[in-house]
Amino acid sequence: MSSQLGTLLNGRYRLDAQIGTGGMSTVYRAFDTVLERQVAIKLMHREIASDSDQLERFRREARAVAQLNHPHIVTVIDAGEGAPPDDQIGSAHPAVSTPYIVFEYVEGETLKDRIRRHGRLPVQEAIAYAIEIARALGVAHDHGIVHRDVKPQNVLVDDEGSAKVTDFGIARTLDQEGLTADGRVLGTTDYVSPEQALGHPVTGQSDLYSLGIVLFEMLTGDVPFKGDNQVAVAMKHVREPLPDVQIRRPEVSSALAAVLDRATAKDLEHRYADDRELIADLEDVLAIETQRSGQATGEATAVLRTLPPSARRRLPSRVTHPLRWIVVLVAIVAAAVPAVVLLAGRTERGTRQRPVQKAPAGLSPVSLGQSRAHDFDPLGDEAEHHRDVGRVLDDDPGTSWSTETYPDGLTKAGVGIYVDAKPGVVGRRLDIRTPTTGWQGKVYVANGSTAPATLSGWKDLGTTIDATSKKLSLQLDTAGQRFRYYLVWITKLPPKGQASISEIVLYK
Ligand code: 3AM
Repeated sequence: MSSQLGTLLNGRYRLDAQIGTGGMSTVYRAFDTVLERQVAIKLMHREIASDSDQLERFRREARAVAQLNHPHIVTVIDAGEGAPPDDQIGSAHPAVSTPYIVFEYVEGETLKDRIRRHGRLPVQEAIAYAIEIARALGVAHDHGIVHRDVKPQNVLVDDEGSAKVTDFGIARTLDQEGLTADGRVLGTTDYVSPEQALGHPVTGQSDLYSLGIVLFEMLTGDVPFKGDNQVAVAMKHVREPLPDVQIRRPEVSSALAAVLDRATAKDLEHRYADDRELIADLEDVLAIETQRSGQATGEATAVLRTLPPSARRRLPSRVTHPLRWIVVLVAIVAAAVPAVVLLAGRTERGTRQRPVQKAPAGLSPVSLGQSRAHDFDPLGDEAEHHRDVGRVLDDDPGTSWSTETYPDGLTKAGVGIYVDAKPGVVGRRLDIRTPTTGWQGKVYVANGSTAPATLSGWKDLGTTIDATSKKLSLQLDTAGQRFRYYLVWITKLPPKGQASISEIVLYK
């Protein structure tokens, strides 16, 4: 392979040095003789090049990734298929040309190298990288591209200390196959999300999980799960709770630990729903850590938005979901090892909400983590201050969720917010704390694996809400039936056109 060095790829790119190699491709430092600048070229191995399906997917992904233009994403400059400069491909597959991608050349090192060199990174530096990576992922997700292989080996840190994510989508093409013809595992499973490990659908949330694991490694200097082989590690991602980061790195704040827990929740419902939520919390903990380190500059005064004041931590509640080849293995072990089942049945270690008013004997507040509140705007843009919903369950009357502002009053039947009392409870009372009196509404309930998208799927409990005071206690009558979702449906707004709710407590 070294015989290729110094030769021209496609008559244009001079391959100067081999800087990395993987199972599927080799990365070269190269010189673009047309534009006279240094570039990085990823040249696919011939196994890929000879598989037409793979080739097509690779081309498609390269095109998609080329659309991404972001300071924290390594820019794709060009892609093509070229006759390799020597007989690397020639002898066995004479007709095959090799696909390649040309990237901007990033002077620096991979995040993995950096962690290897330094061990654990300064806490603020780790958070800052996580924010940059999350921003890059957010842009990709907005374009419908899931990275699928977020790992520090795929993050380059340039000379200025800025993180740049690479191998977008391309990773997908490669790792989807997961195996070489002789059955060797190609990729690492050190960062694999549980759903990926089980062969379930992979979404942007899977990237967030992997990013959470990268953050864990940056903070502790090591990956959380180790095993004799890749399958064993993947199964730990499925079954084992994340080791406590504060035990391995005591100076990490509970707030940061909670963000980490939520990013790496095994259950998708408890994991950050999207990049924005994660970034908002990371920015807040960066401010907190900056303050803690005594470097406060005055700007670092942010409070956690979606985390409670005590920044209580949650354990992953339910195991949900690698690579296709692991599916069968995991299925077999899941049947044989009760631990999977045990984990599956564990409920969230949520914290009880403080009663808005003293609860009568016999009633107990339903424990709801903050991710259990959702906005409901089926007749509008389907979003109603979506980011703030957790505030109604944060046990802090000083923070609230609000409807959008409707200066002319509600121009639709209603908007609302609901809580998810999974798996379902016989709700007996609903307490609401509201800073804005003068609104009215009703309580609806529903069941199902997802909340109904339109009001017609909900049941009117016959409980009317008239917010004449700031503390409301509503008796519920479900006729002994369990319901999973409890909706506060606001039908009339206060004169200023906006209703706010600071706490919702459901009693059973
Ligand atoms: O094996 P090391 O860590 O020395 O930095 C990347 C890594 O180097 C480098 O190729 C190796 C395998 O990923 N690399 C990847 N993309 C690059 C780029 N766009 C790059 N180096 C510079 N610019």
